[in-house]
Amino acid sequence: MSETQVGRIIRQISGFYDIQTASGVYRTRGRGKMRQQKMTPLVGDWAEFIPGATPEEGGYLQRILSRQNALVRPPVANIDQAILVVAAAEPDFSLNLLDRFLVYLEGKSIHAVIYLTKTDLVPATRLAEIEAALEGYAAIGYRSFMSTPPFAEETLAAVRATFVERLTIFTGQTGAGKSTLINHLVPGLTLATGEISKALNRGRHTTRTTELFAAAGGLVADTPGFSSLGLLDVSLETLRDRFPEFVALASACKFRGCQHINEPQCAVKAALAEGTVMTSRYDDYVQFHTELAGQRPTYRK
Ligand SMILES: Nc1nc2c(ncn2[C@@H]2O[C@H](COP(=O)(O)OP(=O)(O)O)[C@@H](O)[C@H]2O)c(=O)[nH]1
Ligand SMILES: [Mg+2]
Ligand SMILES: [Zn+2]
Repeated sequence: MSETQVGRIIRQISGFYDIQTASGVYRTRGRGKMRQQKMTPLVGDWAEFIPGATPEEGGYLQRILSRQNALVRPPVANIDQAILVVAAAEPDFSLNLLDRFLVYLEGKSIHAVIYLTKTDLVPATRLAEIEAALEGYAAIGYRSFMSTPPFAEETLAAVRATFVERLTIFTGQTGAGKSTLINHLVPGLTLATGEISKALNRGRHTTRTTELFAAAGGLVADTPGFSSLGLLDVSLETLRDRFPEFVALASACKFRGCQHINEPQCAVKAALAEGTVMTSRYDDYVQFHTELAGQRPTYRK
């Protein structure tokens, strides 16, 4: 039997895990020994496996190496970056939904960048409004990309430059244009989009898997997206830490545990009054806070 090798799981198909190494892709199957690890292998995982003599002979998956992070939706591990795809219209542009996604990603320590799609579907005045809002996000640290007309080569090149040596996931609402964007970013790729993807996915949600594609020196993953994002997956106590601009100000609040809501001499509320914290961000924070406070506490082991 050959020596153990380490590679990255790029695909999962009915019990098999395709592992990418410098010498090729090995189709491996899980071993009893691996199941003792009580970790479900995910796409993006680094794994130890016993290879066959050639990639065609496959091999046996032995062990999953420790993870930097992992998401349940989508099921991907070791994510370096998320491209949050938001549409200018169809579905409606929503700052509230944008903030929900950002809170979710912050909670997993995944750096987010924003890509605005469907710039051709709104009048110039509306687009200018959206652009102004996105400039506010850039000031917080969330870079954004967009172009008119959509998919200008210069913008696509700038996005590709962020892929190098990273695992990038594309996330956002269903219909926002994730698959269409990836097809533009990765020459040769033809992911199903729009009505076609709807038809393909009907009735087979359980078998749908995530796959990693090589792109501009890195890996990218398309995801089915969310129709709504109820989950913030964050505790009431740590919600404020998911707003980077609040974190930057918190040491100037009078109270150490300041939640930036009812406390006096709060630096976040002062910045809000001055206009350096976005009103929409603060309002969403208060809304999420209220939402989380109304939920029954969940006790995690
Ligand atoms: N007009 C316009 N339509 C777009 C744009 N991007 C995507 N679409 C359309 O939006 C629909 C949903 O796109 P899709 O990529 O499947 O969205 P996903 O669910 O996020 O993967 C498809 O019909 C696309 O052709 C765009 O920039 N402009
Ligand atoms: Mg899609
Ligand atoms: Zn405060």
